[in-house]
Amino acid sequence: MKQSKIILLIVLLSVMTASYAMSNYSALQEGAEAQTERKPDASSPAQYKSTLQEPEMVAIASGGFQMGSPAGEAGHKKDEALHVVRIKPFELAATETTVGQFRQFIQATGYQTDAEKNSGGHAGCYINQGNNQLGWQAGASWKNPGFAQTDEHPVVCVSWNDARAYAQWLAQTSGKPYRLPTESEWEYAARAGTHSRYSWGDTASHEKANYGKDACCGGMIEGADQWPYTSPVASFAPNRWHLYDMHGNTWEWVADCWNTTTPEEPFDGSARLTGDCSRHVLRGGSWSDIP
Ligand SMILES: [Ca+2]
Ligand SMILES: [Ca+2]
Repeated sequence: MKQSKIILLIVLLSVMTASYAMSNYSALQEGAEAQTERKPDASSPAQYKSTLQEPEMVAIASGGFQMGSPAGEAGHKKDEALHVVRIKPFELAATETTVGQFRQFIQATGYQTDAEKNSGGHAGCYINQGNNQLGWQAGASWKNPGFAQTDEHPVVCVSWNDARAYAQWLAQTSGKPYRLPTESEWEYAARAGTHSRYSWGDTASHEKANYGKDACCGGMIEGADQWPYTSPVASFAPNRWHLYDMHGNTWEWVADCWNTTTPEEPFDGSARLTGDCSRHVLRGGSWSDIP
């Protein structure tokens, strides 16, 4: 489990570094993706419904899976003890939330992000300052993260508050129950029925995802990964359940509060709403670290 993200982002040379860095900031400024769930039968009128860019959703079947990681796996932490979780069916966005989707929310509501409000005692966004060094950048926001993005890139400099606000707006506008996924739902979807460290196997690969430097060697750009920062969503093949960029590109926010211990039963796929709820959990790694 990684901390504050999700979506929106940070960069670090390693997953562990990233997770601790993020955990220190309640107003997280990472590239976040608001992955959401909805039920197919909900509908209601909404002002922006006719032009709303709803995410492409993927139906995820119910099932059980072993959450966490083996004690001997690289990067294993004490809150990742293996435990079986039962997941109810839900739908998840196929991609990270894009700049274009997020802009529609801002234009409809006039919402100001935490980065734009300099919330949490920090100015701007916690993001790459160049040379893969992370820090708070005054003036940086989803509109100006410090590197070029198109509407097809995942939105960054989005705090958990911002991600939740987007999901709530999407739900209200569409009449469908969009929300942030729970951490167990996210991990279930990221694993897509596999038991390996990554959904494609146990070895990180720039042929499979946009991430930073490998621990051993190489650079931010290798092979099919031609991006030093974010890549357009779905630039790499999806996992077996047709979900894109679950590893790398941007961290992704989930609904759960931050905890340093493995959860107690029931393992029913719900979010952990106890612990340190001034911080939330980010998953999946980003362009700047190993997924
Ligand atoms: Ca890269
Ligand atoms: Ca991602």
